Amino acid sequence: TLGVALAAQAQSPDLSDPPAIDGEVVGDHGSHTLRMGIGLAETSPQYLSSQYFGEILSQRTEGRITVNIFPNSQLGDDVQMMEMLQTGTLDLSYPSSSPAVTYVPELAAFDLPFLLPTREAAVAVMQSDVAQSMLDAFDGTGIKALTFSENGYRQLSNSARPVASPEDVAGLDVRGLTVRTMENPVHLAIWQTLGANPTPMAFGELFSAMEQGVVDGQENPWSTILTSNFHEVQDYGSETRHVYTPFIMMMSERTWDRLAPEYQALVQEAARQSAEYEIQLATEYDDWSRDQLEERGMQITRLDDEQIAAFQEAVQPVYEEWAPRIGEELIGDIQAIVESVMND
Ligand code: TF8
Repeated sequence: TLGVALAAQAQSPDLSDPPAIDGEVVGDHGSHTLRMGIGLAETSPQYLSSQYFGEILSQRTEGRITVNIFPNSQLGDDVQMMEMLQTGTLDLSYPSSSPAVTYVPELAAFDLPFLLPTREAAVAVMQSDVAQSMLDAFDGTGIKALTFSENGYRQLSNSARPVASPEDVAGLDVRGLTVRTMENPVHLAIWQTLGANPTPMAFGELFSAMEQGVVDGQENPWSTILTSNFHEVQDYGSETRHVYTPFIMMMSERTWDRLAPEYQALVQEAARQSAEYEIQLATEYDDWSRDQLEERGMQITRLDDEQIAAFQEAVQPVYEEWAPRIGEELIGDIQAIVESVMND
């Protein structure tokens, strides 16, 4: 709608247009109207790339496959929407990898703090065979995992005080921050180790929890903080970049099994193309969103290498506890990919 387009325009950088849709039209194998539930707003890279995903399917099937997107967690939160994929009451969703560890525990590697030092390394890992094996591990869960893309580097925001160190999180002469986390044991461990009071909570409940002071803070990429208007209830931001979270585009296995092989191949190709576009948008949005938040009054604390190192050191116990539980070999494989990228 025009309103959404104008809102998107007002809230988004001069975004790159999606790549032209080429490729031949896929033969007629029936018609499908697919429902896709996502967590974020119409101005987010998640929504804009989902729209592109739907446009590819529609164009390459002359409208025989269409995708209706339901944003803003209106159909439920990540956990609920994954359950809806399993029962077949929803065709597509786009959750973070973190709540999906209940289906594929190895995904918790992505929750290890400071594992992926640069976006280039993160993208290389998401496009690796190691990552593909995690997507394949969904087989049999009722969920067909199609591709990774970028939720992004997570930053701490809060309503109580500027945070530049772990001591600021724990509070020496004041109480530790109550920080909402995703429903994921490694994220709980990170904020417990930093001396916060971590509170796992669905994303859809977060804005009102912050508005009512039930939680002091939360952590998400700048673009989510901006497009979800968290700056209206959070005065302070800290550029911690403590975790890089992927999104996973998922289809209900029941939906997947109803599609002809030619349509399945197209869905997989469209997912990959839209994920590339999503990563490009997320990249363009990242620093721009931080600057927008600053313009709208959020006090942003940028951390220098020494201050980041203090956070890395403070959360080292999380590695010690979780690396063996996730799998030392898997983490070693990921670190080898990171090193190969960093040494290029
Ligand atoms: C979180 C996540 C969410 C995304 C979104 C709902 O903090 O980062 O923002 O998974 O799809 O819950």
